[in-house]
Amino acid sequence: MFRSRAEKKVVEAGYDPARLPPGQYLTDTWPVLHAGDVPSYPPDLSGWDLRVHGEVDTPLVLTWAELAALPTVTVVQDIHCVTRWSRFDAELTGVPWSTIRERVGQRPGARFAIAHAEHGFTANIPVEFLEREGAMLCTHADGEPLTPEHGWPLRLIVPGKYFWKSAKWLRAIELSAVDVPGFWERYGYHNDADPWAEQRYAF
Ligand SMILES: Nc1nc2c(c(=O)[nH]1)N[C@H]1C(S)=C(S)[C@@H](COP(=O)(O)O)O[C@H]1N2
Ligand SMILES: [Mo]
Repeated sequence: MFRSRAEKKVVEAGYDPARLPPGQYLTDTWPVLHAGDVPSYPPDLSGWDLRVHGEVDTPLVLTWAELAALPTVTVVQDIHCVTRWSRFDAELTGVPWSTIRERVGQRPGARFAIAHAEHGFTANIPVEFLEREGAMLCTHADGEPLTPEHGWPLRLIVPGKYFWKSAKWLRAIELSAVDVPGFWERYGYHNDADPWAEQRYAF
């Protein structure tokens, strides 16, 4: 017996239905979702930088060339959007947080990470979610550089949360002693965003 028609489709596609969080359905496309316009950058990304600041010993500013020279990991993982689509087996490549953490000297008081993206978009997570397997500053998906609408040149990937926490067009990570609700969180989305607990909305 299937719990739902969505689960039946997962099984028919050859996947373990336990991978589908409650209330989600499987898509084999990669939908595009965001508020506002896709930012445009010069092709060589001159002028682009990534800032890491807040509860750190040594704030860091990386140019694109510096970021692109850092070692990467590739992790195949499932993504779950609050609008109910899930995509399985996305192959995501990027710089793991541990590399950045060591460079900046993350302070013990850093309890939350606030991702800052273009156009003032922000997303907040407990800092330990940056430590999870698959969490990364992501540059490539399925072996190709991110497309502009999926966040080129850099987006955050936060496994274990609905996908809105994975800020596209990332420009800074701020480590903070206090939590600061992000763009969608202020809009009424659940602060914790656990897809397995269906933490979609705050109301
Ligand atoms: N900068 C930025 N990042 C964002 C958003 C946004 O509005 N701005 N939306 C989030 C939401 S709601 C989702 S579901 C995912 C969608 O990512 P995708 O378009 O690559 O599927 O991006 C997240 N990251
Ligand atoms: Mo979303």
